[in-house]
Amino acid sequence: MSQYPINPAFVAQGKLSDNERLKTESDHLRGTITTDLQDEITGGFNGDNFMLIRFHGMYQQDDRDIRAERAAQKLEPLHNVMLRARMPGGIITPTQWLAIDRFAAEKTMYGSIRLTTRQTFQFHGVLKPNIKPMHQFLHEIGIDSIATAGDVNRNVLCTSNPVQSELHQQAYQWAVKISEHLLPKTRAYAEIWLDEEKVETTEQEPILGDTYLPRKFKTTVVIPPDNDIDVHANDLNFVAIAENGQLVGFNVLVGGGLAMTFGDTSTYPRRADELGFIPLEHTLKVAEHVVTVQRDYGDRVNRKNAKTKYTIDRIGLDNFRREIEQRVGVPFEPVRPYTFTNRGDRIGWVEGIDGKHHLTLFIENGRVLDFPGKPLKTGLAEIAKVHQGDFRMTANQNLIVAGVPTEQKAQIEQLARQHGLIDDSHSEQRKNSMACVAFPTCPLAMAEAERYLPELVTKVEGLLQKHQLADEHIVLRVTGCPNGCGRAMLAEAGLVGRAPGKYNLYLGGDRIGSRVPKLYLDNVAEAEILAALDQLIGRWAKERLADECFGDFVIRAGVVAEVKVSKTDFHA
Ligand code: SRM
Ligand code: SF4
Repeated sequence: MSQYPINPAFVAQGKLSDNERLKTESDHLRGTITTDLQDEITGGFNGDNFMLIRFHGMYQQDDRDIRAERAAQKLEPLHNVMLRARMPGGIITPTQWLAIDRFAAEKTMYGSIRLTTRQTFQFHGVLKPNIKPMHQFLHEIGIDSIATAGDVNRNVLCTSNPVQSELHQQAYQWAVKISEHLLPKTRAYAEIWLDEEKVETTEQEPILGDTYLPRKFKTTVVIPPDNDIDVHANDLNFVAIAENGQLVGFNVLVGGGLAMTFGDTSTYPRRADELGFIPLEHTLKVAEHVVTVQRDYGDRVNRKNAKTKYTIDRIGLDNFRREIEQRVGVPFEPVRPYTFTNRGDRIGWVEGIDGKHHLTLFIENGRVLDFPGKPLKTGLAEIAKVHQGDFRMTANQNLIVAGVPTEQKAQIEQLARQHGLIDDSHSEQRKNSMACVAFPTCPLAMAEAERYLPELVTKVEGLLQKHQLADEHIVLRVTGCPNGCGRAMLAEAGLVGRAPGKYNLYLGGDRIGSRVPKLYLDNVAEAEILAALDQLIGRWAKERLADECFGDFVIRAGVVAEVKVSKTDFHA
């Protein structure tokens, strides 16, 4: 019996989802993964283990480009896993980078490192015999993949650009502490992947609960005015409040999330709400109890309505806040003033207040690989060999070479240019566009995203040029399905995949990520999308107010209605 029984109201309402059964029966996430690992007949994992490996940071996948061909040959799909590392705040040392660079080259099917929209990296295409060695090698270099997937608190994000050096350092340390505080306490990862001995304990999960959370849970620490981590995509956000450059506490925002299911109006993207301000000393307690309230009140019957955003809409923000206050033992203070003014990465060099230099490299789609004429992966490895600071992955899939002393700037810049990591021909439009992975590895993809984005951007660049707006940009994002991993549901123009070559077009997000866009075109092909953008960019060029971004324009001009409260007007 769990120490924290599932809210009886939900048990009474219906059958718990099968995920609840498998978590309950998993022996704290162990399942029979070890047995499956030894099974050489299949490259995959069986039964519950297929889901349980997610809590260890892996997804079973197969290459969808070759699925039909293998089926025709009566072969099982080429099962492999994608691994997602835990990397709070996205910071990785050059030594660690060189090690993952080598692993990707030698042991993965695609040879790439994929930077994600949540400030970490993924290896795609790891075959079964390489899985355990991979975890052991990561452990040796101080990296793990615990809780980067599954119904737990995921990788904790932190504003990536360290310009405000000291404040960033403090915020980053909180991101690490929150990540560690909310980790599962089970020793399953250590036993299965690192061969650590099973210790006889009455293992408990005091925060997550023995059946873990109802659904995935996402947390950030953000330093205004940057909203680079997109607070409104996250369940829990700590907005740094500083006095005289020192962190004094956080405004707490809860209930953001972007996924929806086509045809199911009970699902919708939702902005996060403000709970209030807390002084620093309550940070971990508040993080813990936002999680425990969601743990106890989240819907465990219907996974589609299980995230925090739905819990808040169902029980009410005030009740949600009150329950947290009771558990923490202190009330929230009124929200302190803060403003977000941007969320893109500042591509190029910036100087921090400590005099160190930081070079943000634009990595299209976050795919680190040697492309013809652009050996990006080799270039980053060459930089890692000489770099004395660290690397920071951003939530926009880019990479910062951080902490470069003045005397080394020229050398780093030269290496970056030599390897195509700095490309002055990249337009503002390209630098502000993003896509999720989608085909061929994502099993849920309905349409292309990463592989389509570069050519789509070229076409949108053409439209901007045609209307004399070549220096302008639209925050453009593509996701291969309505799960929204590329955060199209916070874009000025978001494409959401419906079928191969077909997308929904959503318009009306803003530059700072505070507005959910609204459906403009349903299930259309590229020609219709470009025709619509051509016409609207033309109008934007002529009718816009000074400094009016595209998303604001389409709302003011009445092209789409503003989404104010997603629950009521997103589908209206
Ligand atoms: Fe995601 C599932 C990739 C960020 C919402 N996401 C997946 C899976 C694992 C598909 C699956 O379940 O089998 C995708 C693997 C594709 C592949 O081959 O790599 C996948 N998600 C990604 C990444 C790699 C996209 C990228 O191009 O960078 C991002 C990895 C983040 C990380 O490092 O942890 C990624 N996913 C997001 C985001 C954006 C964010 O968090 O800022 C979202 C929307 C925000 C949100 O959660 O509301 C997102 N992913 C989802 C969902 C929908 C969840 C829901 O609320 O219903 C799924 C499907 C699910 O969980 O059932 C999903
Ligand atoms: Fe896959 Fe859909 Fe996420 Fe894209 S948005 S990575 S297609 S789950």
